[in-house]
Amino acid sequence: MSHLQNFKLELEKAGFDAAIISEKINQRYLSDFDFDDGLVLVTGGQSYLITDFRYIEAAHAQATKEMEVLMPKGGQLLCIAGLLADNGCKRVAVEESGLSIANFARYQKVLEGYTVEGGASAMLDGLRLVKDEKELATIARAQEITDAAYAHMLKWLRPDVTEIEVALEIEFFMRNNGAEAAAFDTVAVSGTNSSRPHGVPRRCKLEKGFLTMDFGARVDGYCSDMTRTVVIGKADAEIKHLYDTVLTAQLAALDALCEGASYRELDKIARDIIDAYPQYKGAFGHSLGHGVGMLIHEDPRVSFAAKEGSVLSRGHVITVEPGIYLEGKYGCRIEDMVCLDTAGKVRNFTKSTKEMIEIL
Ligand SMILES: [Mn+2]
Repeated sequence: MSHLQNFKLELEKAGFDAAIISEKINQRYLSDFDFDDGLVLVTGGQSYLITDFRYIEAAHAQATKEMEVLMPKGGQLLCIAGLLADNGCKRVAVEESGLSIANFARYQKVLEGYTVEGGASAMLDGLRLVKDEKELATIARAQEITDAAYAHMLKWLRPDVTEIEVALEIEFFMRNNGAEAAAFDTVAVSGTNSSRPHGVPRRCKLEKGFLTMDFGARVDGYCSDMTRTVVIGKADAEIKHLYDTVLTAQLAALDALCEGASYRELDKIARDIIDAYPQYKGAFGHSLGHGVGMLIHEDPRVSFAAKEGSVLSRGHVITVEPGIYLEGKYGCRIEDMVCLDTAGKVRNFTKSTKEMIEIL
């Protein structure tokens, strides 16, 4: 079944006649078409992609044939009001997580006489949480490009480049090798900057110590996410110990992955290994991981704060990324992206080496 067909079933179950989709990610998920400034209307019968002249030619070529492509002369919302009437719809779902308060007020005004309610975000988040094999294959392609970028960086890296040059080189390589974009702003942080998990690359030469690179590619709308940490200069005993501890925690969590593994428990496995050392206690300040899909951070939470009973299930794609961050000193993180495939088998998309590499 297509994404659109699945969504129609969810709408029907929840008692909605239609949904207006205004979030770009969800529009692409349902229509296979990437565009800005338009709307998607899903009804129990016909569904519509409403756009303007800038996108119309591409929309006819690329959008799913399950949708009618329209380019209204008047307002898009007025067009929707007419289509709702044509299709005999009364109760309409909108995206409670993405629609602004101002737009919601506008919808209510233009769509007077219809019941307009939130609910579409939760339904679509739930559908996007469970990836099919085609989506898993796309994510695997995104990660292949990301792995290739790391292999490239290991040849390219020198101690006398800047953090921003490292980030740009990674992004250039990924786009040049098949990524439609970087999945998020690349993190390349060295020395004292590496104690900031999402630090911003600076325009200064790499500091000695750790260099953490957190990056991903977007391919056909789907993201990859990985982190590798290398050492600039020679690693001392303390650096080696910290790196080994992060790696041991990561491998232990990866080892514990299986169908039904609790997200809270996975987090605890990695955290206990790190917290066992007094000098690292509390220094793993974020969650073990997160879901990845069309958004770089989406459900499920792989965390001490995950919902009770939230477990690794078929079609989930998650990251496993423990780290240790010593404020004012340095930090290190190692991240892989894994899934439980539709047959219930754990797959690690990330093939890059985790050996501690010194850049001399
Ligand atoms: Mn991540």
